[in-house]
Amino acid sequence: MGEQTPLRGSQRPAGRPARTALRLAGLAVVLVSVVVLTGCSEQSRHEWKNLAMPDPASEQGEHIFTLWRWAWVAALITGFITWGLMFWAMWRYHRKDGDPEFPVQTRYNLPLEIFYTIAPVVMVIVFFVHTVDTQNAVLDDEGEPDHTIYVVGQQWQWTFNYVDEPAVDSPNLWEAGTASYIPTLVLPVGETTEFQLRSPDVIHDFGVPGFLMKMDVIPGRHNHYRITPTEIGDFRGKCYELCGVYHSRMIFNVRVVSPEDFDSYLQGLEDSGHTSDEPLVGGSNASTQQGLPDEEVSE
Ligand SMILES: [Cu+2]
Repeated sequence: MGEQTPLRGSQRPAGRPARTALRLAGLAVVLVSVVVLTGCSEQSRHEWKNLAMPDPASEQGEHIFTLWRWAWVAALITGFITWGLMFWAMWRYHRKDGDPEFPVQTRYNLPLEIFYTIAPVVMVIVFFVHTVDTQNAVLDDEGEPDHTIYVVGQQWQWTFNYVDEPAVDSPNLWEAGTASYIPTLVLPVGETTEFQLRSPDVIHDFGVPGFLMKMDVIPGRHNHYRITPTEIGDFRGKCYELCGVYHSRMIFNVRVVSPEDFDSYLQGLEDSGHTSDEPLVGGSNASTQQGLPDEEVSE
């Protein structure tokens, strides 16, 4: 028998197995879509729509959410192109009766190799630029905030020190959680609150999922960020850093209220004796740096 000339792709008839495989794949896609789109609760449909991110309830969170959504769009476009090329190649060049055992092997294709080296680099650059933009927007601390709260994360709860409030005379109002009491952080809607983060013991991480924002609370370091809540409501906050055996107890409630209700909350703290002349409440050495010269504390 003479050597067989391999058929070129365009000359090949699409075989029956290929058509069957395509129909099966189509059926699977339809079935999965039906299950996903009809079998879910309102909540899970919302999670799909938000790509598993909660609705942002803060101005800073809007930036994070935009980055998150467009990162998914970019990843899905890349995914569909890649999956499309893979399935197209599988269907177009699968082995037919009479084909040689091995198809023509292509070893080098310089334009293709240059393309798939450059394309990921371009993608990483685009992601990087948008990430830095978002980070700058979220960590913007230009100007004075409307309020400042010193948040002390101690093993294993939080203390919120409301300081420099013009509405009250007291130097320091506080609300403290314990391992068996979940504290509530109260914030005014539409006003910017700066959280100054302090830890007297180990690294914690202060965040509220609804605000799409969190940051490490590191002993000996003055981390801070600002949040401007955009809607009145109740949220949950937590420690995001495994900080010890009762880490899971470091949860807290967040109540976003009108500025008037915020003022009366502070008045209530004062009336109930939650005042202190100490710089910070929360653990015996909550200000962390007691005994340390200032220059050993990094901003
Ligand atoms: Cu913690």
